Amino acid sequence: MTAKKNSKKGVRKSVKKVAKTSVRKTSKTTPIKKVKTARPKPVAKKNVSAQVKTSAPKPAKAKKEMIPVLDLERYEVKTVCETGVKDNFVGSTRFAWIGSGQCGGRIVKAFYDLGYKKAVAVNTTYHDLDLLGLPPSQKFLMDIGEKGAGKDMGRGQQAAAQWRQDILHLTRKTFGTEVDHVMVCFGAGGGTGGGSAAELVSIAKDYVYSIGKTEPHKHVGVIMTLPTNGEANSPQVAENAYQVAAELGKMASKGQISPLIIIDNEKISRMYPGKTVREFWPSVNNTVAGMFDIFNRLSSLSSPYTTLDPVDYQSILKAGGCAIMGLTRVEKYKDRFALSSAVKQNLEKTLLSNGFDLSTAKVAGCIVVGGRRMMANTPNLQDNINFAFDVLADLTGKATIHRGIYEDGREALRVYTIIGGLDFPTQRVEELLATQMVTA
Ligand SMILES: Nc1nc2c(ncn2[C@@H]2O[C@H](COP(=O)(O)OP(=O)(O)OP(=O)(O)O)[C@@H](O)[C@H]2O)c(=O)[nH]1
Ligand SMILES: [Mg+2]
Repeated sequence: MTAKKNSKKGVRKSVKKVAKTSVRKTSKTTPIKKVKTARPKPVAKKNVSAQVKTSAPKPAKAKKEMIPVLDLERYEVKTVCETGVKDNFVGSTRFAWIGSGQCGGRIVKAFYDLGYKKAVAVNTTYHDLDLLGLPPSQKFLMDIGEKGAGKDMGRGQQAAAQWRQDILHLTRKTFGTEVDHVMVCFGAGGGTGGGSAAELVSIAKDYVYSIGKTEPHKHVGVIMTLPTNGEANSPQVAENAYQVAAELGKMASKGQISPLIIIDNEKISRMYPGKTVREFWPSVNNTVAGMFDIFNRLSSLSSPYTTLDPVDYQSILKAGGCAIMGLTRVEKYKDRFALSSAVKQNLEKTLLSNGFDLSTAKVAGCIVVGGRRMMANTPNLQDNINFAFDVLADLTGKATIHRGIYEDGREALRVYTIIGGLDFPTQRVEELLATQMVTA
């Protein structure tokens, strides 16, 4: 019999028979057995009722050295460490993903394809799940007896509430314990994603708490898309989107989630004209995932110049409120004003929503990546880059700016910006309702 079994047996016995035998049994295996007084004296019969006869003798007056040694003492509490599904990306932060509805599923799939393998997709219809290229064990049907939520957010909410424990179990199994941040992804406007979003955030918080994060609200964020104006012509889509965006906006402002990243499909559809139907969503989702990944990746690398380190990056992720990201390639990097105006445009060219007030930012990261030869040979480039950082500091109302300067093999200068702790863009979300009224 193994030591473990022995110990278990010992524990069982001592639990069952603690009253009668714990002192006697343990005394067999420990030095204390030699202390004669270890065996409790029988209680005088005249004071004992029938019921008391079978209960424990009072150990209260036992001397210190007589405290029995239980097998349990030999156990050591080991930190539970489960790997879950193995990731395959380079980055400073270990993300896990929960996607709900068709949009959420496709976004997490884009991250999965970049190597973020800790991704699960949930839906109320197996049709969407079947089309999603994730392993079957990472897809979950929230079966509510209907094929989908049909844009009814009540059904999406009900589905997640009904399957809460199973989803929590799936996250634990898939993600393991080695995770820093969970992102819940969905499209505002539909029934499944929008309806289940708040419940899934709560499940994600339970999950991160279960792996030892004492401040779950700092480890659970959301990626939410807003519908195009065309989609928002439908009153139900507009109303759904408004409702769920307002709800998550409140959660972000109160610091109950961090960060809230808003992808504005209307803005993107204008930036990507001429795409075929088949190309459209994958190219949007891959761009979003790629940009998100860049910051995680760069913050894990060291630089001979200035490093934006994992702590800097995570301070942006944990700043509460909304976050936006942008990327610009700068052609005229020798001109300091061209570089700084690129930083400004960068924020406009962001795939994300308009309507953010940059002066409400709490913390930002700006990373400049240039080619090796350019970094070695361009006079004043350091000054130009510093000037661009200063411009960003001004634009963001003196938010803390974490800076990074990196080099690679591409002879092009690129500026990546991430801004966190922003106020919710209330006006943009109210426009959704206005769109519907104007076109009705
Ligand atoms: N960025 C992006 N947005 C998407 C994608 N698919 C859908 N959306 C957006 O998400 C919104 C919600 O659509 P779905 O995700 O299909 O809705 P659902 O959550 O499945 O809800 P029901 O179908 O009503 O159960 C749409 O109005 C689109 O604006 C996608 O792949 N990428
Ligand atoms: Mg759907």
